[in-house]
Amino acid sequence: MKVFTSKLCTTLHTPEFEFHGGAQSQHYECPERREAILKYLESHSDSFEVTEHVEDFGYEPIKRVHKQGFLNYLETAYDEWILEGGHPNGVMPSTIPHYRLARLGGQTPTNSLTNAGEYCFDMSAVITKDTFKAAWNAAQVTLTATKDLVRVADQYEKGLAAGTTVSREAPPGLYALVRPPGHHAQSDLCGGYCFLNNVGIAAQWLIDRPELRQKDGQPKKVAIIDIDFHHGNGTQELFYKTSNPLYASLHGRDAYPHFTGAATERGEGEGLGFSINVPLPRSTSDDEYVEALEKLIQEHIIPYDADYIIISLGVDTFKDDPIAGFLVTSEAYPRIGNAIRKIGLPTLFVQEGGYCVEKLGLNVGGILQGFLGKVAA
Ligand code: Q9C
Ligand code: ZN
Repeated sequence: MKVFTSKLCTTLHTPEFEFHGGAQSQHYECPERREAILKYLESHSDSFEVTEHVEDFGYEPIKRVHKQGFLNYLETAYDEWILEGGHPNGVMPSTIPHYRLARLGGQTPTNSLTNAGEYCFDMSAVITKDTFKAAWNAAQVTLTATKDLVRVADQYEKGLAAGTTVSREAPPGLYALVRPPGHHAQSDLCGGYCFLNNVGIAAQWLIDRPELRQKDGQPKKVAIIDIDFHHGNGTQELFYKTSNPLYASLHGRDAYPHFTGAATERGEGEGLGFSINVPLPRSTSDDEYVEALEKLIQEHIIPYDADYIIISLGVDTFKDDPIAGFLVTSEAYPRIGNAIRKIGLPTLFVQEGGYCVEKLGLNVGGILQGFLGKVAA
């Protein structure tokens, strides 16, 4: 499996701290996460081929899902913050305009602190000096992988048509090892360690490609499966009113981001039925998780008849995750990968969460190996 990544995913975005339960803590979305995953992949070179080749797709694909004012904010926030005397750790909102705050004078943001309230929904997406560059880089790495997905999918189709070389049982897969993650980032809101929605940008890019139009002129169909422990409020918001891509998420019930991801959120208008939310209790075991995923695949993913699958790959479902987690053990991850393999479609895995650095390589690697059919399921 080809792995797309960049050293910049380690170096550019390194906030010192965040807050948990009101207390200052280490920043769990740390650069060591990428190093741990990379170490696993490099020690399994029979399965993985890592490339640092990154193409620049420019601003256009990012602007397809994010608003200009928000992008300007991400790009300039840190410098303004420092000029205005903010802490060098990075930009964090303090007053967020709650929907019941009586803004009777209609005041709008005027400086970096009020902008942070406008464009950030919590205190975990700390903007440092190079955070915009880091998020930009993560998006470009993801797009580079997405472009390659088109190529391998094409080969796969040709192979299937020719009848011999490939089979539906071994679909092609690619992995974008990026940080910062993306699935909490909405069109004009950062939060939950996320700034630009890598998966959303990739999905929209696939849908936008004119050369990928089918014979009937319709765009290719993309199904996003979000297996991060947390609900991907960002990805859901981007696509809530459209039938393409489909967004489906398994996530912890009554967990961060707390106010989104109810089973009753099903999409709106043309998008009705194309957002699927499956909240699960924290007590969810390996068997229960794999069963829920297989049910989701049978009931929603297979009938959708997508051309491409994009996985928001979080392993913060792990039982020993320091900030999240079901009762899921490392044994489950190859089974999860295998369930995704059985969909039989070209698949792009994009890294989201997972904070137990010690087991991160094993757990992410388990999913990818399971997808490759290399680990007994
Ligand atoms: N007590 C991802 O896994 N934690 N994001 C806030 C408040 C933020 C998780 C803590 C967790 C974000 C991509
Ligand atoms: Zn998460």
